[in-house]
Amino acid sequence: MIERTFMMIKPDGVQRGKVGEIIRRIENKGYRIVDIKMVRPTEILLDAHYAEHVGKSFYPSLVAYMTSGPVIAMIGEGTNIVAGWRMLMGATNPTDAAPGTIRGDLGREWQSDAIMNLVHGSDSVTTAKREIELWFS
Ligand code: RTP
Ligand code: MG
Repeated sequence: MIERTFMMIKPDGVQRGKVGEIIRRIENKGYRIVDIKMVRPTEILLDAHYAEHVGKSFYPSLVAYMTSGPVIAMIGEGTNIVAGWRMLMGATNPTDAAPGTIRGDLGREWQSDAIMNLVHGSDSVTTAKREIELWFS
């Protein structure tokens, strides 16, 4: 099934100079980048993007992390890309992420209540539609 998903390189990925390495992995997998832009996320955008996390104990730290610098927002396309991109990303916490994944290979220790983990990917086809509309409308 050819799908689309929303992919993001988070502020730590941009600040640490990992944009090229992350895009190389996306392209090597055979996924197509159909749109891409650099964005400085606002708190309003993040409240919508992270609606399921608003009010959680780590949420203020997550907003501080995500507003600390620009991000790279992308629409990706490919066969089973929603699940496949999450496999490329690895587990949420880089400490637990397998070698060979972006978070497992490039993640490092951090000092924040929010887990700093370089990348984001939609967790379902439905979420992907919502996130693409939110970031690219
Ligand atoms: P994402 O949505 O960013 O692709 O990552 P995910 O599904 O693996 O993680 P999710 O549970 O949706 O959480 C969103 C982001 O919030 C930060 N986080 N911190 N301190 C914590 O326990 C915690 N839990 C989540 C991470 O930056 C995570 O990617
Ligand atoms: Mg998530």
